[in-house]
Amino acid sequence: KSWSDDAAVNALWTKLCANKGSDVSTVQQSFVQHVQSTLARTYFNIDNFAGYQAAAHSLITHWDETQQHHTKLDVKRVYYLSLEFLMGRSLGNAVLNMGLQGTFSEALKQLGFSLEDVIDEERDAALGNGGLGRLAACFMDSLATLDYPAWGYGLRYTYGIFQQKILNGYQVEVPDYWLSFGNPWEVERLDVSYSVRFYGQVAKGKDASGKSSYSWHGGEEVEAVAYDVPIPGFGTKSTINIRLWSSKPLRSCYFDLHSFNEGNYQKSVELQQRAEQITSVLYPNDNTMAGKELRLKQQYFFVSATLQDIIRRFKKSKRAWSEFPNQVAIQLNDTHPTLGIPELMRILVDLEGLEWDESWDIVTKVYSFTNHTVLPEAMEKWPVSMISNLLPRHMQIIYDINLFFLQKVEALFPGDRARLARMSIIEESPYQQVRMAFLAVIGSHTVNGVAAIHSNLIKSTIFSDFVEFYGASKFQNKTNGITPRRWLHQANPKLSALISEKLGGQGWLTQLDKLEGLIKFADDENFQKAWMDVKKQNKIRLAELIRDTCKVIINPEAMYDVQVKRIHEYKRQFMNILSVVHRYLDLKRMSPAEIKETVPRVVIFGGKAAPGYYIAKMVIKLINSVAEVVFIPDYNISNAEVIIPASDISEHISTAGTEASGTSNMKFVLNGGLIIGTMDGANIEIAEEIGQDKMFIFGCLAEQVDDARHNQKYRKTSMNPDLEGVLDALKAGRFGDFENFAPLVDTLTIGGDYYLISHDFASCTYAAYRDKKQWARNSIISAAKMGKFSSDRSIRELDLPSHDPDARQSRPAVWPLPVD
Ligand code: F55
Repeated sequence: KSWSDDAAVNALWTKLCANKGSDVSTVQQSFVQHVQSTLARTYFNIDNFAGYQAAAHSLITHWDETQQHHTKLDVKRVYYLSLEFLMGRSLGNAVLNMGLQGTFSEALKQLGFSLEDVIDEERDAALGNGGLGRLAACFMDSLATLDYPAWGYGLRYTYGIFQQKILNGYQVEVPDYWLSFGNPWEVERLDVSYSVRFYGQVAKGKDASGKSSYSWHGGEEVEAVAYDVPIPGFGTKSTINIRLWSSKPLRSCYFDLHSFNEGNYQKSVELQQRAEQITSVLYPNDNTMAGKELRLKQQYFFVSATLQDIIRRFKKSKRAWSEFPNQVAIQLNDTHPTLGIPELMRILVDLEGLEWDESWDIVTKVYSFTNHTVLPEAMEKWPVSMISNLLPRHMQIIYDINLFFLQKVEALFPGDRARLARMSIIEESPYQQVRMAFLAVIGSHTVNGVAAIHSNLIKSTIFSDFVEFYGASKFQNKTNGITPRRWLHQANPKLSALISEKLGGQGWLTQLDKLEGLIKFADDENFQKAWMDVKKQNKIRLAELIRDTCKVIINPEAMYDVQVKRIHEYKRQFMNILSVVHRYLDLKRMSPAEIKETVPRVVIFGGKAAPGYYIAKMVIKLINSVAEVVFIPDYNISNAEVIIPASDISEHISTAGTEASGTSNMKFVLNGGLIIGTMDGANIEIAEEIGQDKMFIFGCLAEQVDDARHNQKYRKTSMNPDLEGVLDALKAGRFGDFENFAPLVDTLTIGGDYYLISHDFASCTYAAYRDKKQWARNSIISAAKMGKFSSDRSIRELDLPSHDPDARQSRPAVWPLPVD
């Protein structure tokens, strides 16, 4: 029965739904109700974890108003497609974004809980590897905060990024079964599910008009079931949604009855396991491609379910297909969802009966593509044989897209066969492979890089032929950003409070440029003291975490020098640890008087290596073999929120031209840390904003890398003597058996030192910390000039369809659920 049919029913619903107070007692009522009915517990039997669950449930009681609002407005939606969302914890963030911090902490306190303890019970949602996945999470926060009619789409992996343990100095991976105690932030939508096909055959036929038609059938089918995760904006009523797909067997074949009846129980559940395997685990590689068929299955499963959902929503408005690009914009987060391009072609041509050209016009108006890397080993290429087997119709469509594209190239550059080979979606040797980045470029209206240097590099290297063909305007820069709500307000509450006090309000949290208002206090000694005092307290908070996790006591008076990020050769943690050894050897040679003059320094590392990345794992072992440094195991979003606000200085030292942007660099500076960095990624733009004099910049420039590599490779330059001294110490066994590190050291010698560690070693080691006043001043001015690096700015620049600003009504106390 439709609720609006009956006035009495209508009135009762209105009355009951209106009960959305945000006062302490309403929160408590909702909390207790969830303890009793959702958790079925009594107050004699409720621990902090149950307190966390009840608090989360009280926050997501009803939240459909944002979606109803967008439906009513009939707006164009933006869809952010990402195989990764590295969200971290939600409770603290939700309470802050909804402006309920005071209410919740008081409500819980009166009930005998502390909000901090309850927040601490939550496990990270770690459905991502690193920067790319975290960027997706920051973008969702900004999209919600800026009232975009946006949806995130992703996969609900049963196992997120592995947990890292350190045993005897080595990384050991432990599965991250994050759903083991349930997830109060997701709403299972059994009513939203689609079937997805793999393998099978393509039949060619003729339609009524005699035109060739193709149909894909057979093979195996699985079901995609939706799970919705609410994303509340900061200081707005808007709550958007990330829809994560989980794979299940088709309802009709949950269970192979025939095998069961024959007594083969094992076989009867095989189908189910095969289906569930698809979304079982996140591939743990960052910046390298795995190449496994299951990963390709994940990608197609993802885009198939997502497009079916987008199209179902579009069809509700009964518009013509030509209107699709006016209603739908799809942003591809890297090449991982690129199969969405041939899949939309298949739907339009094979299922909807549109002409090829009309379909292609729609597709290229809908998609845009973000590139995150130029590293060759990270470029996705799939064997033609694998795609032909798994997705036979898509392979035909990709060939057709390629043919029509290359015909246009041929028309513009007649007879230039080398160019055709270079630009083809199909790489011919050593065996046929599909170059996903080319497919993404050809099927999108816009391509963007993630920092100025990177966006220029993709134009002059991997996509240079495409710039010549399409013109430069298709290739744009959208420098990455970070959300200041999580990375300052939530992670560093003391600094946030100090800033708000000085600026007279929290306006800076949505207009980060306002931080510039701090500059006039940069020389004020009292403010400097308050600023450095917050840093000190954050250093003590980190010292406690390190005491608890590493059983190491560190001195908060020392300079904290931090490098936390995925372990990768191009990020050069190896160079950093070699420079630590160098300083250690120096100390050993110094007189007591000289030692007194040096600044005590605690060097802190954190980061995961891809499980199959042999050299990266060896770097971890080396770090752990050098005493006097700390390796924090299992670097993740939640400990990043403690580590970043506590750093005095942090390392962003990739070989120039390799780190597309980096985003932790932004987080550190925003929290008053200074940075040591190469002229790479967003470091360059940070230097532009805050001034080169406030950063410790060193190393080879991107345009010098080719020459430096050449000279290195042909031994025209000899190894840096300090570095040689360090390697001698390693070889002498001063940090354990040299055999443990021999292949790693070989990368510098017989390996040709591809990442130019020797070249950059001389200048990478020292940073002054003596003049405390100067340091405080630089720290304040740097943070104050970080306005550009808010993800709100990135989102605005992305030029996505936005909607009316009237939506910024004050938020109801509870989130509305998206019925859609
Ligand atoms: C994950 C899977 C594959 Cl197959 C390839 C790459 C990745 C991945 O995690 N990439 C990644 O994190 N890239 C980073 O993206 C950040 C956001 O744009 C950049 O800041 C960073 O420079 C880049 O390395």
